[in-house]
Amino acid sequence: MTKSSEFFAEIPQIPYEGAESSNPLAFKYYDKDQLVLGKRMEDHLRPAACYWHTFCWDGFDVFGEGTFRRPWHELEGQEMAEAKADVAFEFYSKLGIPFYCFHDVDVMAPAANMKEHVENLAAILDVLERKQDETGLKLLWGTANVFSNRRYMSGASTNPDPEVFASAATQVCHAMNATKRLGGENYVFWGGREGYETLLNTDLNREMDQLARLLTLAVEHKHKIGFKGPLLIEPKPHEPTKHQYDRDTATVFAFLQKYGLENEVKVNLETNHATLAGNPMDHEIAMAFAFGIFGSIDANRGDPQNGWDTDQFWNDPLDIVRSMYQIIKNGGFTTGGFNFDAKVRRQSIDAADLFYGHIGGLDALARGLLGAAKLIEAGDVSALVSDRYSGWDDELGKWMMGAASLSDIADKTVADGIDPKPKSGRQEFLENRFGQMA
Ligand code: XUL
Ligand code: CO
Repeated sequence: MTKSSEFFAEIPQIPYEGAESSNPLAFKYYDKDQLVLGKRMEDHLRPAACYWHTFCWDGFDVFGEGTFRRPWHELEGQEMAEAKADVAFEFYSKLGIPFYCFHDVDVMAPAANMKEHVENLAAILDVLERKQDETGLKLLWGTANVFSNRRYMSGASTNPDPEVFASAATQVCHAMNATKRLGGENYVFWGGREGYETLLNTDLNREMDQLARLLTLAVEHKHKIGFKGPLLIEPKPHEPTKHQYDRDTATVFAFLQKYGLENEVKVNLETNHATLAGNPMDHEIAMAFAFGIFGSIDANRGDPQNGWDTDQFWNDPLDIVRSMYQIIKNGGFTTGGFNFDAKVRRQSIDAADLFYGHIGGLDALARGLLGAAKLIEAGDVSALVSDRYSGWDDELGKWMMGAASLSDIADKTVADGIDPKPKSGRQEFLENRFGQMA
């Protein structure tokens, strides 16, 4: 086990106690070994917690300073990085989840330049590797933060200055190597500054070519180092920039196809990003499966009154059961999982609050999984959908999808007096079925 900290001293290992439990530090629905549709709950959900919101963010917002005052935030350099790793691994272990995720800069001592960046990242890898061995924790995905440092203010790969591209490429190269070394199952790209503030100063064609170039270099590097997991783009329409090129799943797929990367790169979908793009999360999931690029999920939600990325814990039962239905119906995760890219509110300053957030988030996913499994077992929803399209399996449907020309269809329609009979779409019936399971 990892060294126990004073910070989490009051927190026990989180047990599963069932829906009737009133213990706030226990799972009510997440019972990792429970079989659902023949598979362990943990293997369906593959839950991960992130480093950045939980251990790096100090609670600052645009109007105010940090509120958390965590003990490790008082430290500096490698000492700070190691203290953070101690509490992080203790947290993940007490929560009892199998995976974690990080950006390069989350885990390492801050660096003043790229040489120091490479050295400081290397210095923490031994520590992370040892902690993974001690706890059995695994890395769901690694990534590079190429959006926070001042040098990236006008983009990383999309920057007008090639020296910035070189810096981003350096970070990506070393973050990929680190992810490989730690046995990471995926590698993520979120293009926070890969977009523009104003078209007036932007050469859009060049920027998209540059973005595709960095991705192509990363694909080549992945094969060169023998990294087996997929590369994932995380779509988000805007914030921090006014417009980001990786807007949503459909936009990302068009981009990947334009540059011949559609067989190499998949998506990491985030709930609040879907909301910002004006898409329901189940739409994003269904589209990703339709294009064959479903990878992983960052689980969170926004606030209905706020138009920005509030990264709250996902707890909307109907939204979750609808999303889970799409995931399970389409075969579930392979290398991906549910990463809690979610943070407690800045007034939630206690150690226990970090646990309440994640326990609630995981219970909500478990409940959604159980609801979706019931709908899949009952089979009435899928039977209704198949029946709706059954004409396409008959003669006329097959002929139009195959041999027929447009004029053949026109001639036959008139000759046979084809006269379609409208049928109910049954939306309320279906919404009631999902509501019943939420
Ligand atoms: C930002 C976001 C990131 C990515 C990783 O909105 O979601 O934390 O998940 O860079
Ligand atoms: Co995210």
